[in-house]
Amino acid sequence: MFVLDLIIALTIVFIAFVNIDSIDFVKVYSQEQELNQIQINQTFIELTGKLIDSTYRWVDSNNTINSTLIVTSGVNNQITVKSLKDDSQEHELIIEGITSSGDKEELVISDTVHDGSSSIVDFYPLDQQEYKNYVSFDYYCEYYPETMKGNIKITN
Ligand SMILES: [Cu+2]
Repeated sequence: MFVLDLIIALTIVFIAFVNIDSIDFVKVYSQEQELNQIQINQTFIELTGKLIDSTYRWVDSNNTINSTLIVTSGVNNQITVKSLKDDSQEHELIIEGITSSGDKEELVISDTVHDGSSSIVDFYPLDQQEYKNYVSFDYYCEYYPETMKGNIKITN
């Protein structure tokens, strides 16, 4: 009988340890899932104000000048607006929607950046329906609107 008791006790201890390990594993796994979920539901865009051939332009992380921003509908699109160190000029990103009658409405406005500072803004088009009043979107710099500007394409 003693041997049987010992076997049962060892089995209980073994199961208890295995269960604790499983619980920890599940916790770690679900945290990773949450992180993946956050990354899936967010896109990241970076725009830096740069002086190119004596003209200020927006330059993205691929070094494309005034690129067309591809913005995903239904997720948060995080846009980091950056300035270069020693650039004393100010930059500020504005995203606007343009209606069929040509009216423009400012939808997103960043903080003013200069001398290496940056500002993060979120652009979160819930769906195309929310933007049905606009026929197109674009972005520009408050201080250099003629040379720092580009279009925005919203995709599903
Ligand atoms: Cu600017």
